[in-house]
Amino acid sequence: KWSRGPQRYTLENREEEEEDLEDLEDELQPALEEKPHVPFVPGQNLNPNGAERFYELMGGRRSIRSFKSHPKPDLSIIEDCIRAAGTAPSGAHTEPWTYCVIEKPEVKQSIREIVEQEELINYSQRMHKQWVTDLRPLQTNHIKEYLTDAPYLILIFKQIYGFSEDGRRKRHYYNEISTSISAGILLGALQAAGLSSLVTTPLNCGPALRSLLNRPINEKLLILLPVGYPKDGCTVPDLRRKSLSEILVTF
Ligand code: IYR
Repeated sequence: KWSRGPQRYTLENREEEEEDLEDLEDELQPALEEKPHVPFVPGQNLNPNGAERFYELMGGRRSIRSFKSHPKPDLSIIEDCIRAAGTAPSGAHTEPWTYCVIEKPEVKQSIREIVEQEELINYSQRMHKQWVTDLRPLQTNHIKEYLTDAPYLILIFKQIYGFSEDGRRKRHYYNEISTSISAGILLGALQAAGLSSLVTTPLNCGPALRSLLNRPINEKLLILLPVGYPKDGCTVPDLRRKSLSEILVTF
């Protein structure tokens, strides 16, 4: 039998993921091809102010909830950002992510209908009063115009397991953390490209959205990300970020 990896005890939805992995074959096979290692060539663009400039870039990122449909950024920009996201590290280099980019208005409309139907239940009955109260400063409700206004919706799926070349299932260690890191790099790349986005995690919509897009059952929706330019007059909550001293402890 497979030895039990750390994933067994750390992921929130481990039971669900266990079931999906139960019928893995017994024969051991490394996730990554066993080949001689090659020399590491460090990046050539290193500069001492790089991180400061990166902070300035990322400090300007805000989640926005109102997008304009035009102009529509070139798909090649979105592709470049997703290519950057694909450089993320992943457990045993399994690269357990799938990025679905939606441009077609009719698909965006179907996504909006699925999400609004669930969000209406979330806001009106499913969720605790404290949830509704905590969200009040964000001025959100179940109506999601951004899902049809934004020129692109990127649906980020984590692959809870994968397949080797011979079609056998393979374990995707830390698939959620790996995909989340990749999504973070995507946010950075979008920011560098001058695009805005909104990280959303539509509650209870994963299976319906997965079916809509005909994605296989090893893929679970992690993030639904509308991407584009802010509508004229777009506003954001007046929030401040924690200072370095609030987030950093040195030893
Ligand atoms: N997903 C819901 C509610 C929501 C939840 C959190 I936590 C937020 O930071 C923002 C919204 C919605 O999109 O309305």
